[in-house]
Amino acid sequence: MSIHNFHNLLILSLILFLVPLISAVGSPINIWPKPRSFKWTTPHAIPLSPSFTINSPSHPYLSPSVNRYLRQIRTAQYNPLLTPLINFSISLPLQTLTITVSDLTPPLSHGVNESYNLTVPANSTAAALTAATPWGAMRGLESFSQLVWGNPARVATGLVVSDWPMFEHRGIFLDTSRNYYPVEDLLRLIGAMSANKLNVFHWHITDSQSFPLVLDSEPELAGKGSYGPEMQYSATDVKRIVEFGLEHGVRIVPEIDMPGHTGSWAEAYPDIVACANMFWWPVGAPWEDRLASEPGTGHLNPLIPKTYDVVKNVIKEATTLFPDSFYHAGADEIVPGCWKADTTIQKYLVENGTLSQVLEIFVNNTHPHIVSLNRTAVYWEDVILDAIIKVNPSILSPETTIMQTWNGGPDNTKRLVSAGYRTIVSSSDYYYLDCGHGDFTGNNSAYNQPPGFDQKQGGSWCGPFKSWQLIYNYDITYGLNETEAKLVLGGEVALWSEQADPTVLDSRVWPRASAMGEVLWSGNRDETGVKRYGEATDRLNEWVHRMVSRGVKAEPIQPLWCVKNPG
Ligand code: CP6
Repeated sequence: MSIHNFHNLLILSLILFLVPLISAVGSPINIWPKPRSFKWTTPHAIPLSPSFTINSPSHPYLSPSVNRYLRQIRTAQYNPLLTPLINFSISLPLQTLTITVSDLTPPLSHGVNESYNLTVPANSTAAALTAATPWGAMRGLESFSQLVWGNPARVATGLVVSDWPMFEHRGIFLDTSRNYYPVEDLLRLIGAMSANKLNVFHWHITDSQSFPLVLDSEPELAGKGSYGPEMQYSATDVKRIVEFGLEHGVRIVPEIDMPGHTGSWAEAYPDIVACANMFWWPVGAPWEDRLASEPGTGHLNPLIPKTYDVVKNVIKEATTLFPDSFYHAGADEIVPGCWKADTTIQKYLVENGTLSQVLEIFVNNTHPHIVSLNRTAVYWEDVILDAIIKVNPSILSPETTIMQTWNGGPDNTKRLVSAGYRTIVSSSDYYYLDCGHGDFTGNNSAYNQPPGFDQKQGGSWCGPFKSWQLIYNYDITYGLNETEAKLVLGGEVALWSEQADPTVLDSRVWPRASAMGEVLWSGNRDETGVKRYGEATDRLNEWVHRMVSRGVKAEPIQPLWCVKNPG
């Protein structure tokens, strides 16, 4: 026996001896969101080579994504809460992941093919990822990265993943007007979205409280209407955010809310804003008499030609800054009292016009402009469903218009899709992440109200807190027939920022947005059709831990004790 053979024999006996010893106790492998199909062939964990590489076609956005995943996979040293329940073999390490993309040309857009197949064969040093588009390849890279753990790194092998999304639109909504978020915080949010296979960042940039978007064509809007020069988004900032989104497979859909929620515009243009900066109403005023939904009054005046000079500049420049084909046109919460407080509008009403006609004038002067810029307009459902001020749906064609729900749970979704509109679901009963933090408008000295809690006037206006389980349980096509359900594009969890800012961003969003992310990607039921809470809880614990290890301060869903003693 040569020295060489003896050496091999030694290694072989070591392997035979060690394998049963390292037989793991713990959890099965975790991927969040759960893939549509995950099949073990021969489950094994093997070492990940320190020189592991990813072969990939060159692409302006996939290539940076590959570099990022490569760095992350090589350096993560993720220490799981529970060791994955698969045997570890001291075998040759995994050396390569080879990506094949059938078509590199599709841009990141609504409905782009995000499917991928991932094969990590047993007894092989090579894994394979195939995808229809670069965007699907990014989803597959994320799944692959979640198969890696430990220091030194090991990777799960002997598996085949076949995966594609259930809903095309899987979003997070964030309001950057009530409180400002630095660009770095938005980038961290977009990065975490991508890890959760969420693909739309709906950016509610402006509202009555501040106008942080710097526009060349209308410099005064941010110049006077932002919280200050250090609380603005420049064109360079926006470009960075849009590019970062592309490198992460996340579309950026801008919303410049109008004609309501525009008090901040009055700093630059007091003449085009009705009821701007008016004093707050008495406690308990009914909705019809209010000047705004919350302190900070002001609605654009649709009856003044100058309004459209400004509005058209804003919309035009927003569509140059944001390349996505969706443009969110707002139109939520138009409050009768505000328009009724304006003299030009009063005159119109006296001449037998209605508030709904005032809104119709606004929509007729803006919707065609949005469409002419090659955009699909997204509107809050209020524009056709509001009890008092709404337009005739015939002026908003379902071809050019998408509706977004927020009131009324499944009923409103049904009303919108049965009217033929593609619909994005953001029901406040399920998807409002800001809820459960008490009242900020109500009975406190800041708004000249008596201190203390008045039972009749109410306190918390947005509650209760929406738990991850409530979000996970929600079926956004509940009660719809097949034709209606097809019009539901997906959903968005929403973080309004009256009581949120960067200090709480991560924990208020994660992991509750992960819960929606999984349901919109692969549903909330197991193979037998039963909702998978228990299994999801175990997997979500691990996912929270992995997000935290990647620098996203997701909040825990259970005591560590429960994690260590599952079932
Ligand atoms: N701001 C704007 C808000 C809300 C909406 N629009 C809102 C309303 C009710 C709840 C939470 C948020 N703060 N512009 C409604 C779409 Cl519960």
